[in-house]
Amino acid sequence: MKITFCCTDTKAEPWLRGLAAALPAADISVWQPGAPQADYAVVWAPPQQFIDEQPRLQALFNIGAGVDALLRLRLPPGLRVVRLDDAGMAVQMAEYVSHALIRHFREFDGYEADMRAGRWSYRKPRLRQDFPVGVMGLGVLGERVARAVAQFDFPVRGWSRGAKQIAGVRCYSGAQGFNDFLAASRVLVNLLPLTPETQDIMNRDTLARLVPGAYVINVARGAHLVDEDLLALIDAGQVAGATLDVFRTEPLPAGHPFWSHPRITLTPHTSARTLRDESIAQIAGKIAALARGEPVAGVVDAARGY
Ligand code: OXD
Repeated sequence: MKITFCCTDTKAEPWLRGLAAALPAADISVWQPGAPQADYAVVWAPPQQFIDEQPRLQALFNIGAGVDALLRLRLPPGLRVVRLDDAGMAVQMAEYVSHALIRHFREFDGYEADMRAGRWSYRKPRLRQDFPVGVMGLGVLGERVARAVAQFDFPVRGWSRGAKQIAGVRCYSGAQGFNDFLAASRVLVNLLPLTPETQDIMNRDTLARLVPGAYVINVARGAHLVDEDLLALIDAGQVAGATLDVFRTEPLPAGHPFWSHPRITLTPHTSARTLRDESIAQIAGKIAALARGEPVAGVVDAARGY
């Protein structure tokens, strides 16, 4: 069995070593133009040329959570795209969102600034029931985030395309449920896949439907958010602020208003990093299962977009 590795911006050597240890019978190499045909590929942001030159591939394993960039390529019909199910990312997402939520709710940024300025002062405690958290997207990551937030006794709402049930989370679904979900949420956490339906989903109209004094946490894709609309709503006082990990253009371009906005906290697309060893174990397990003719979890439905 031949496996090819085509991941821009990723050091190949440790991946090749790990995959070779997990699949000793496989022949594994880094793709270069003109390379021999492979059966399986491990990829992140491969060029179209890679897809065009590898028509015999049976499955593409994406080493990130989101497959939107892969689905924008012209893929042969029947080529399976397989995403990482979790591989250590869900707990990182839960940490990141809990941290951003609690930092905002407990006003820790204000306390930090006060203490730095030599001011010993207290703020009035806020009530958890005034900060219902709405998680958009209830896949592996979204569900873990919703459960983590519920542990801190925040009221939690969830919204997904199809109906879901999660203990401790009031779930809404579909287009009809969306407005009710927004109206019942004050902190909006985005974990949706990026598809033509979800692009620009956080805009002036939808963000204005949140409980006033809303807070936005975007850990999915920059293209879910209309940047100017968020800025306008913050300036109008309708939205209190945001924590953003993902951006329309990454790295965030110099001079973008997010960089210096006092109510926006930024991180460089780091909310849930791909953990190499966990990912290798998962991918190797799935390659072995496919080679035995068994089904695997995480196969993307290209029509649905995730
Ligand atoms: C992603 C990732 O898909 O970082 O965004 O894994």
